[in-house]
Amino acid sequence: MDIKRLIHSNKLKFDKFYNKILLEKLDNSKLAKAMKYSSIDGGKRIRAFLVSQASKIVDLSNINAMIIASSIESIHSYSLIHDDLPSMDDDDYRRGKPSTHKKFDEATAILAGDSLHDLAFQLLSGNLKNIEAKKNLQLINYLTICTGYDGLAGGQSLDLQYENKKLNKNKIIEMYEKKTGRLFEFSFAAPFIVKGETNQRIQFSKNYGALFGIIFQIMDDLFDEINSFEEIGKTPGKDKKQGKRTLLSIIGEKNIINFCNEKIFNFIKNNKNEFNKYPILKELLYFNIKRLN
Ligand code: GRG
Repeated sequence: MDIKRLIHSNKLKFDKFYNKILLEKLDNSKLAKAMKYSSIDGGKRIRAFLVSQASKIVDLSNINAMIIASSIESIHSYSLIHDDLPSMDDDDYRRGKPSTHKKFDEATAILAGDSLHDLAFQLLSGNLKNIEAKKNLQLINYLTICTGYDGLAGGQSLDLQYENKKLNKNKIIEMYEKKTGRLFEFSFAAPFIVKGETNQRIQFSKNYGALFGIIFQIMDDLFDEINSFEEIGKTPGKDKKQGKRTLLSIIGEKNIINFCNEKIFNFIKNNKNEFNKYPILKELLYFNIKRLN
């Protein structure tokens, strides 16, 4: 199966849907322009792809899958805008073009990030079809957990605190689980929650998404070190310069690949039923190690 092609074709469908929402909802104010600049056609849309794969498994409608993915990609763009700010990871480039605070200004970038965050909750709270209010609330509550102090924001805080510190592997993995893993966890689990799957299956979907996210971050760190600006769309080699603590910096390239392979192997072994039924899930996990950016 050509996973790269599947991801790209999903990105084209998703971008069409998401761009329409943004263009309909946003005017031509400075803030709206900054929001569109940072999110329209943005990035690989891997999180949207995870939503689509989970939605296929549980037979969630295309419209609900697209709304969930739009909400997640809004949060993701928000996190990237804030991540690039001088007070955070301080990068002048993102997705191959000047980062939002460089293209506009810092205040506008902060507000564009905030507004994309709010847009995510606006989308998720008023647009899902055929969903009970209680379940919708449960979903929104779960997204707040994945983005807040126990998720993205908490992970980002650890990432900043850990710069130049001596740390063990577990601390780094905990930081990855929050900073990157939780939004992937939400991406894969949200369709299972909306469709009212069993607690056991919902737990599987959360674990799958979280594992995918941790591996995604481990590889992202490697690409920062070995890939070019053209490949990653932002300044390469910054982690080392900024004293970022990554799994790569602690155990080296060969060991991070072994670490990922071992994690995948054990997870598949413990969840044979799901993997036997949906072979693409295995391929996706291994694709994550082999992808180039
Ligand atoms: C509370 C939402 C929120 C954010 C504030 C700034 C911040 C706290 C969190 C940042 C977390 C962060 C930047 C994690 C990195 C995750 C990551 C691997 C980003 C790159 O994702 P890709 O490769 O990017 O999917 P594209 O551009 O393809 O979408």
